[in-house]
Amino acid sequence: MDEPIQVLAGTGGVALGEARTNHDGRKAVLLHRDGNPSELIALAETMGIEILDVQYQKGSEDPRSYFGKGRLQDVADEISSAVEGHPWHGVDLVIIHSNASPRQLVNVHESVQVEVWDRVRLLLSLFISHAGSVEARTQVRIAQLLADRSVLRELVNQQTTGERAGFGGAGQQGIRGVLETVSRELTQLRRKQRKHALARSERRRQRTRGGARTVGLAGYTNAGKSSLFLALSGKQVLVEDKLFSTLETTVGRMEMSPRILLADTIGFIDELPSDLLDAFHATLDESLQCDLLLLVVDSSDEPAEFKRKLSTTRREVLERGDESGMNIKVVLTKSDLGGNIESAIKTVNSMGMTNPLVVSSHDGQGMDELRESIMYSLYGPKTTLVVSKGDDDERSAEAYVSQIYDLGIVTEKNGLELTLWCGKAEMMKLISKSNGRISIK
Ligand SMILES: Nc1nc2c(ncn2[C@@H]2O[C@H](COP(=O)(O)OP(=O)(O)OP(=O)(O)O)[C@@H](O)[C@H]2O)c(=O)[nH]1
Ligand SMILES: [Mg+2]
Repeated sequence: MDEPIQVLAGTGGVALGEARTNHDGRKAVLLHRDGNPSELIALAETMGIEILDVQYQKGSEDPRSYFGKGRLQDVADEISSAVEGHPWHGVDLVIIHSNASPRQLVNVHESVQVEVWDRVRLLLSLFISHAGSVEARTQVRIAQLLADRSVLRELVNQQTTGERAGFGGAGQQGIRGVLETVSRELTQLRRKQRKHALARSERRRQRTRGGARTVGLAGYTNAGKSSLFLALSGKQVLVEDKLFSTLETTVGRMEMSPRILLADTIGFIDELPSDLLDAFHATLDESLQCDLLLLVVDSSDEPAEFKRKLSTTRREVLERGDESGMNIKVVLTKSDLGGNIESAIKTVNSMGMTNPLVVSSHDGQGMDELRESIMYSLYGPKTTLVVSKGDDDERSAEAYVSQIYDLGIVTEKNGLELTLWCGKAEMMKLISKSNGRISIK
């Protein structure tokens, strides 16, 4: 390619070398048609982007350019003439409040002449800036390249059909070259991703080999998953009042029992394109393939928001797993914030799910009940085992007692009588190997 292609709508990494990852301090204008823009504004703010203005146009999207031609031209004029002192001064980004088509992205960019993002590109940029591990970066890069490829294809398409003569000095051949590079990089990244996924499943196999049970956490972004994980495991994870603080799965052991593993993971959000979430499937699976899944929902949200976020979470989880085999429990977090718990419980019930647990990771409210409920879900009711004294020359009773401690979580001990949560199969195995010294009360 002789000349570099100028900034394409969201093709950052493809045409311009490394994409910029820090967007702190940028100023943007949001184009909005339907839905509530507050979540997108919060996403932008999470990245330090200031939305200076929300431009609204009534009616349905223009399939060519999202806004109608005239209105878009007004926005473009305003941006180009925003001298110092103008409220739009410094705007170098236009954000479209929807998952725009490649055609819309390309056309809006052509008109406004600054970088253009839609919801997908905003999420991608956020993910890129939060991706800490090599695996997370690989996953985000795949998603980004897939999004870029769709824009590049649109450019080629527009040139082929004669809608466009050339683009930024690069002809069709130039773009085709970029497309080939993208495809090659995608192949390499996917190979890398498969390796990561394999390593992940091997680690999971090793962890659960000794009969450990896993509890996954799933929920809308910012619901309080990492805080709950920290409260239950004591293991430090990133907790922030930001959307998508967590991008990778962290596994930790529950404080009261090293045999129970907890998995904190990436959150969900509405209308996340499946390409994007699919890039994270290995990460998500680690949390979703579990013996018990806790659906974490923020009880301090307004009832309508609460319902929306719970539906999204439930849908994503069910789409990704085998519903019949899933053991799911809803946990309402942030109970200390005084949300409408009653209405939240009704909403949970109205979706056909049993009564949720109500907890606060901050003041500990409901945490004992949650721990109890986790145990019950994993192990069923508690069992009381009795160790007989035996004759003097036999193995000491204490040796059996210590084996029982290894078996599960002992909650009560009265001499040689122990009450505990434990896996029934493992328990029967221990009893059968005890020469009649251990029995169920
Ligand atoms: N008052 C109160 N705030 C909470 C509670 N749990 C979490 N928070 C706050 O909610 C915000 C988000 O918490 P996180 O634990 O990071 O949420 P998350 O679901 O892991 O979020 P992502 O990883 O970004 O998807 C943070 O500011 C927490 O301090 C709670 O029980 N009470
Ligand atoms: Mg988190």
